[in-house]
Amino acid sequence: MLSKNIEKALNDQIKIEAESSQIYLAMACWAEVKGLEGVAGFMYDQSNEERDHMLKLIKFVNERGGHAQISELAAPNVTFTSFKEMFEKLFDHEVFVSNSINELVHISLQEKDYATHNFLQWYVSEQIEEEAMARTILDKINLIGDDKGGLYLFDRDIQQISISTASTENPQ
Ligand code: OFO
Repeated sequence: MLSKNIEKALNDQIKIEAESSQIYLAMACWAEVKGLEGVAGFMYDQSNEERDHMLKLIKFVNERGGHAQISELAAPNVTFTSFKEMFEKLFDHEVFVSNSINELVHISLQEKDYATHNFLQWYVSEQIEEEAMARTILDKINLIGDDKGGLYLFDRDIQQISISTASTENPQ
């Protein structure tokens, strides 16, 4: 059984995962209208993953005697000045989510809720991977700079990052 405090903290995280999905969906749309199909596909996949993270939390809350709350979401940013800026925002957002997960882990320990603590370990590992992936992408973008040919290759190659991430993902 979840304490009210943990239930509230998990519900806050449900909202964050839902907002993450919307943020990445907006990035996918922006990339798509700019003609970068690879980047758009990658961001659509990221958006789907965040929705899976939200659903996994929802199931956990409901199965543990709580009630998952579906709430109003903040509107995401829909335009960016460059791809670099877009991926910097993605990286910053992942760091924000990691901090939020860490805080949840902290609360679960304070409350001696070891079931929730155990459940959250999947999110801890996921955030390590996602931060690392965002950092790798930013490194590549910094290497490309303003080179249009580099951007073309990056757009083609990012689909490989999407495919390999999808094949190692197991959000269930
Ligand atoms: Fe929900 O995985 Fe990152 O943000």
